[in-house]
Amino acid sequence: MPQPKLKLVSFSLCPYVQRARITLLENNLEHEVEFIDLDMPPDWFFDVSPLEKVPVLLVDEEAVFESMVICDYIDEISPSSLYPDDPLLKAQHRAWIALGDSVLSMVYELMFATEQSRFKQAKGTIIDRLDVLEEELKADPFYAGQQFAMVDVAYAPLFRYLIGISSAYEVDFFADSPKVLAWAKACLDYPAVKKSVIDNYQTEFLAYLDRPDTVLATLKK
Ligand SMILES: N[C@@H](CCC(=O)N[C@@H](CS)C(=O)NCC(=O)O)C(=O)O
Repeated sequence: MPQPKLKLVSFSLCPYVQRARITLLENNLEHEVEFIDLDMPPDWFFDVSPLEKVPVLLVDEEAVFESMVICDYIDEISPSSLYPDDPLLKAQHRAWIALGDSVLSMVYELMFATEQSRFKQAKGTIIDRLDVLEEELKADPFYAGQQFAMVDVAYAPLFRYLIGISSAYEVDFFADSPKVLAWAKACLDYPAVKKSVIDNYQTEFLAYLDRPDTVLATLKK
């Protein structure tokens, strides 16, 4: 079957978009990327994105939304899978991906919190969940060992956010989770992960974070 025409509707800093891009790149699937302005999306965006969020994958004329649904679709049309074959292991990978989603939501809380209590709560939850992951990790360099898997795809953009924040602000997420930090670094070093963002990503990310009224702003290095 010929490969369908794939277009990923994106926002340059979106970690969820990165998941889809990494999966496309890892599988060498030809695709186009269209960046939109989330503050002023084009009219057609509302027709393809019922939740009004990116990523959306346009497959020929059809639309698929939600990052992990998109990743799973890409996985299914690719010759090899980024999931383990065993159904229980596969379910467990997906379960840990769900934990990663919960951390990502907390990172948004932390980045834009304007009250100390909210900031502290978000930071505490992120660190607690990284501690849980520290206990869970049994392999290296990636979650399941040598093989880069969908669970690594799903966590890599989260790790990019956490490490990006720590590089510019006095916030250390990984003090008690050295194995997770090593996993994070291995993911960020992986070719498809490196290629999944724009060239000036870090500069744009730091500009995006730079909001004077946030708690984070008071922690600038
Ligand atoms: N659960 C969604 C989350 C996607 C998401 O939150 N995307 C953000 C950009 S990073 C977005 O489009 N926000 C626009 C809005 O909320 O108005 C997924 O996994 O795809």
